Parts: sequence; structure tokens; C-alpha cells
Amino acid sequence: MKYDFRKIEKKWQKEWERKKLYSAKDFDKKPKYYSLFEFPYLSGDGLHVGHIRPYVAMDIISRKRRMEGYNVLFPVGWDAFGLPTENYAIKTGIPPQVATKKNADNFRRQMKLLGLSLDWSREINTSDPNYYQWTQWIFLKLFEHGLAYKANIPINWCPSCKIGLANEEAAGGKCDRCGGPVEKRMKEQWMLKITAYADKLLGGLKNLDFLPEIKRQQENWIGRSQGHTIEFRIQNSELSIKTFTTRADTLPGATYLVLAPEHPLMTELEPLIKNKAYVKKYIEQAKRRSDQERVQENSEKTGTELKGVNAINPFTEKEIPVWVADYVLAQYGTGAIMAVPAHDERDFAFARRFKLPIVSVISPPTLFNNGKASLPQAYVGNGKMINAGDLNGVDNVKAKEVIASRVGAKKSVNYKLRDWVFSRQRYWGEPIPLIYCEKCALQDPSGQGWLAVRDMDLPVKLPKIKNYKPSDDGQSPLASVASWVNVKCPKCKGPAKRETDVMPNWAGSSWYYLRYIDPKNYKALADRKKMEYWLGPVRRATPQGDASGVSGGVDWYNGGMEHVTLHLLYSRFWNLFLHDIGVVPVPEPYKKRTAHGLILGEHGVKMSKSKGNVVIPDDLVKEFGADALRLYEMFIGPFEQAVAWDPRGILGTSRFLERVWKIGVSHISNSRELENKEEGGLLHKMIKKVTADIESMSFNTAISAMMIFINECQKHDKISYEPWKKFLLILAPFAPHLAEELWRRLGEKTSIHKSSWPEYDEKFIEEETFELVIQVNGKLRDKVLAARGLSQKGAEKLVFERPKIKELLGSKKPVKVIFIPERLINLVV
Ligand code: ANZ
Ligand code: ZN
Repeated sequence: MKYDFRKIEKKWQKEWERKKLYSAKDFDKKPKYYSLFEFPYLSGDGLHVGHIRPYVAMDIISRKRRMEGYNVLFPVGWDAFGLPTENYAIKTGIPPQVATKKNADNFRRQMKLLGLSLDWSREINTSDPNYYQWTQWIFLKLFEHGLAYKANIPINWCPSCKIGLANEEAAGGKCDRCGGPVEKRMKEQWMLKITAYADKLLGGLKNLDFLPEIKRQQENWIGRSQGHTIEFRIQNSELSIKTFTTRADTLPGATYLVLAPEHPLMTELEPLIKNKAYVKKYIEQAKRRSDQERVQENSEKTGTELKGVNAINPFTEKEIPVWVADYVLAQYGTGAIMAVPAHDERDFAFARRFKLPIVSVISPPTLFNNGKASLPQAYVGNGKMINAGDLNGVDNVKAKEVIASRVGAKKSVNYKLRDWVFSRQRYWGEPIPLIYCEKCALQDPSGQGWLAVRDMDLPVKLPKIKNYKPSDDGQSPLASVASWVNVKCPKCKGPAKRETDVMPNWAGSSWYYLRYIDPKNYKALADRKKMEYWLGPVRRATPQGDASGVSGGVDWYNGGMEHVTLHLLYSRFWNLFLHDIGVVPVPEPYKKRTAHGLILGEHGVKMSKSKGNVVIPDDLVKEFGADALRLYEMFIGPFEQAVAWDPRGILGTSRFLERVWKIGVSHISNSRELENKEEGGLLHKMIKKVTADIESMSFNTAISAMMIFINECQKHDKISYEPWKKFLLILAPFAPHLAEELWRRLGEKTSIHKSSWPEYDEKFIEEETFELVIQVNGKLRDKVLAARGLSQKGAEKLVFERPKIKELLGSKKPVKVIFIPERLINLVV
């Protein structure tokens, strides 16, 4: 009989859908399990085989959980706003709404081909007004709590396209659209104060079951740094310069100061500066370099002295020069540093280049240093103070606090984390639901003048427009839709205007896991009780606000490493905030987070349309079946590693399924006798291995174990009924269609996917070790656990190392050794 996977797969997919086999039940008495993969970002290209890898992985885990007795929520939806669809609209004139629907239909069709056990009744779309109503609502809550504010910040600007670009469109300083150079331009932008949550984002990590690499990346991104702010007076002026340092102990060696080119003090200092024109030119030039370029370790240091400006080192009371240089960033610390070339690499390189004085103030313990700049590089370690007046000889770590307090330095904490730029001058995004009224602004003490759209007026829907191109001055295309922009002020009812910026495409994905819980709720982003059920267990934070120990959230979330410092951090921020204002019952959104490796094109290059190496699932499913493709996706290599697609690889998993089919339809003995020990041993070992491998996402080795089992089965005429059933149960999460078909052929009336995950029996599992009995002159003297297959030589070595035996034998050498493999060794002396 032929393995007709096309017929089988279609048949069971229809049946599962009819029976609603995979729908999650709110408030079910079974324990809940919420498993999630990052929902796809819609594009016109559809899914390729790389996208599918995490979907199949989480499908296997979800299916196993159901078989283990859980009520599983395994949902899907579409991240629908964003650039590709908008750029497509600019090119073709096809409205993003239309393209989005078409793309979603295609993604859904492709996912259904794979037989994923998703609960389709909970499908969401971030560009649906019923969805983004709540994205806007959350924004207004952030606004209400002072966490959304407008600031003038530099953005990427393409002067030839006359368009503001997202960072990902301006990679390498080149415009993604025309290839021309990108400039920085100051622009008013909405910002979200994620920095207010820096400590919570950092502290929360310790209770989470995230891959260590993920935690490390988030920690580095947040970049908490504890140090001091030290103030330097400027000669002949009322002004002073504040610097942030983590090394107050090195202050005696601070031989010059450096300001960032964008430092606000620059204008105030101008009257003192003698080389104004030169300084101005330098600043213009510096602004064109990207931050990455500026701080790169090995990049050539540039800068210029502010002639006529001198500061006083508050420890030495000596006059030191002030420079401007672009290796100091405006956005970090105070935007100014005290430079200590003897103990900081960057300052050292700079001082060397510009012949600035280098004074060692910490002596390495192993070096007798005469205090001159004799070292070929900066010394960054600890030691005893030198050239530090009365502190000479003091341990530098101790000297730090003494120096800090002597010069009145303030303790301060800085973060690398920056606030989140939350507006785009584009069309295809959630409108920011704010209104500006000039009249009310005059009376607004904060001077901001922005008013929230009333809750009852949400959602602020995107109007239909004809021209999707941003205007020449970089404004959103929405700015030209007068009928939409002009509104009544929600406060004074006078004429007012809507904000025309829209949200970035990270907005909708920051809370989508909450909407799956209650996708059709019109009164709230999700029902509280449902959230408690699906995100529980819920334990209240202590009255002091300590939320550590409060667990909960999505049980298992898998996604890409490229999102660790973006989406994953953003959504943790929103959830922490929503928890603080009492909307969400748990502080952290995700209990466990894992990551998949990329699937690359043939020969290991990135899969992309421009390289023409994109492999799509559709043809593969047609030719080999969904089960064979699913299996190959998991067999291709270690899940967390990047691997190249091998077009021949699927032949292997397809052949394996053929073999399973053949045994399943013709070699099953209908005698229901108990499994014999040999067959059982292999079976139970396989069950044990697959059970553990799924949990550690070692899917490839799990499949190997199944293959070994099937190879063994092929050696027998008949396979007994019971072990075969167990094998099918193990196969079910991986190849759900074939497993279901063969299961029903055994006469089973209910779906295999509603059956229980098989348990293994240790007694069948052949032990890898045995107990070696040690005799001396035929008398039992000792026992030791040894590996099976131990040779006589190995046994002798083991035995002579036993303290008991050593003592017994003393200097005597055995005259004879009797060895019975895997049982006994007898030393005759
Ligand atoms: C003097 C000093 C001496 C420093 C020394 C280091 C070593 P982290 O740990 O990353 O926070 N710094 C401060 N603000 C800066 C800015 N806006 N742009 C570039 N560099 C800046 O690093 C803090 C250190 O980075 C600070 O401590 C300062 O240099 C520099 F032996 O001050 B240090
Ligand atoms: Zn008004």
C-alpha cells in the first residue's frame, strides 16, 4: 500500500479543524500551558523554510504538553504594520489594508499546510482597529503617567528621498531606498521613558528562565554603571563642567577634560573660545559620524582644544586644558569626561596623538614605576596610589571614596539604555492618539499642550489616503489629510489638530501575547480573570513593592536572538508598566525564553530574495508532505545553531516516514502479548530519550533515536501491538498526520493527539553500568560500579586503586587473576 501523504494530511487537517482539537479552553480545570512563538511580520513574500523552524519546534512542545494533560494555549497572529507594506503601497498604489489582508491570507494558508496545532479562533492582526484601539489605549496610559514625552532628537534623514529613515533603513549610513548618504537631522519625536524601568528590567531578569546569553545581552544593553559626578570649575568664568566617572580614584591623574561635540555648554563657552572658527568646523564634521564609528576602539581619535578655556582639577588644584572630541558621546553620563590617559585606553590613545600630559597615579603591584609615563599602554588595574599627595601608598580602591568625598563628588548611576524613539513620520502604523490645541497649550503649565483623545473616541482610525509618500519636509503623509487632522479640542471644543506621527512597528508586538488571551474583548485589552488563568500563578508583590518571587507569564516563548534587545525588552517594559498600574496580574510577561538558530540558504549565505536562494515550504509539502518537511526542519541540525539548507536533506526524513508507514500497515502483530525484554529495552530507551530531548530542544537527536528504533523494527517480521502504539505516540508531535493515520488503523476511535504521552519503564532500560564484585582469594572484599564492556586490564587498574584492596594486599602481588566479564574479579595471592 502506498504512503499517500497528500490524502492523509488533508483528511486529518480537516478532521482536526472540525473537532476543534486544538482550541484552548478558558478556565479549564486542567493545568494550563501557554506556549508561544514570535508572530510573523507580514510581507508579500510569504513564509520561507527558515521562518518555520521555531513554529514546528513550539508545535512539538505544545502537542507534547497536551498529551501530558495540559490545557494548552498555542496561538498565532500577524505583526502587520510597518515598512515593507508601506513601501509596497508607495510603489504600486495598492492600499496597505488590501496588501495586508492578502499577505495574512497567504501566511495562514502556508501555516495550515504544515499541520500546526494552533488555535485559529484567536488569530489577531495588529493593524486591525479592534486591536490597535488597545495599543493606543496603552500609549495613553504611558502618556498619563509621564512616560511618553516629545523631544528634539537627531533622526536619520535622506536628503535625496526627503524622508526620515528608521535605523534599519539607514544601516551603514546609506539610505535603503536610493543608496545615497544619510544625514542626521533634528526632529521632534515622541519618546517612551523605558529608562525609568531600567532597574526593574535588570532586577526582573534574575527570576526568569531565559537562556544565559539572552540575559547577558539584556544586561549589557541596559548597561548599569555606578560611579561619581565630579564638577570642574572653569577659570575666569562662573561656569563649570560636570563629568561622569567610574574611577574617581584616578582624579589626581586627570590631565584634561573632554566635551562631546553636541554638549550644550558649548554655546555658553563660546565667548571664551579663541579658535572659534576651527572648533565650529570640527563640530560640524563630527556630527556626520555615527555613534558606532565614534566609539570604536581602534578608530582614529579626532578632536580639538578649546583655546582659552581652562578648568581646575579639584584634587590637584592645577589648571588643565579643555578639549572637544567625538569619542565622548553627548547621550551618555554628563556628555563630558575627565581624561586620565595613564589609566584609560581611549584617553591614552588620544593623549599620545595630541601630546597631552600623561601622569600615572596608580602603581601596578609588580612594577616599580617612577611616576613618569613610561608604560607603553594605559594601566587599568588596581594598585597603590602615587603622585597623589598625602594619599600616596594608599590602596586605590580605598582612595576612591576618600577622593570623591574630598572634592564633593556625588554618587551617580548611569545606564547605556536610552529612551525609546516612539514615532515615525509615516502612514502604515498606529496613529498616536493625541491632539494639540493652541489655546489650551497657552494655559498648560507644562507648556506641552498635548491632550489625550478620550477613551470613548478610540480607536483613532487611520484614514484612507491616495498618496502614501511622506511630504517633502519629512512629515507623515497623514499631515496632508486636512479632514482627518482638524478636530475639535477634547477640552475647550475649539479648533485643534491631531498628531500626525504614527507608532513604530514595535508597538503592536509589545503586548500581543495579552490579546491572544481574550482577542475579541471590546471593553478591555483582555479580561482580568482570563489573564489570571493563562498567566498565573499570580502572587502579589509585597507592600514594599518587591515583585521578586512573583512568577507567571507565558510559559514558554521562543524567538530570534535579533529581538533580544528590541522586542523582548520593549514588551517586558510594557508588561512591567501595565502590572504597576494594575492592568496585568503578573510583572513579567515571559517565564521562559529560548532562541532558534537561523536557517541559511545553500552554502551558508543568508536566505534573501535578492540572492535568489529562498526556499518556500509550498513545493516541498506538495512533493514530500508536511510531515517530512516538519521532520527535516527539526533534523537539520542543533536547534539553537545556524545551519545551511540542504535540498537533499528532506529525502532522508521522507524515506524514514515511508519505512514507518510500511511497518505500520503490514508488520504489526495483532497479538497483544506483552513486549519482550529486548524490544522493550530499545523502545523504553527511545521514549526516555525523546521525552528529555524535546524539553532541551534537542529535536535532531530525538529524531535519531526514533530512526534507530525503526531500523531495529525492520529486522523483525512482526512488531507487537503495544510497543508500536507507544512508538506512534512518540512520533505524534513530530509527524502528526502519519501518526494519526496509523493510530486509527490500529482501530483506535479517538485522536492520537488526545492520548497520553507514554511513560518509560526503567526496568526495561539496559543499564550502562554494572557492579563489579571484587574478591581476594575467593572472599568478597569490595564492590565497585563500572562501565559495561570493561576489559580485564581495565578491571585490574580499577581494583588496584581501591583503598580497601590496597590495604589488604600491601606489598603482595597477586599470583593469579580470575576475571568474569561484567561480573567479578578474583585476585589470588
Ligand atoms: C575617568 C576614568 C579613568 C574613566 C579611568 C575610566 C577609566 P562605563 O563603565 O561604560 O559606564 N565616560 C563617561 N561618560 C562618557 C561619555 N559620554 N562618552 C564616552 N566616555 C564616557 O564607563 C564609564 C567611563 O567612561 C567613565 O569613567 C569615563 O571615563 C567614560 F582610568 O572617567 B572614566
Ligand atoms: Zn483646547
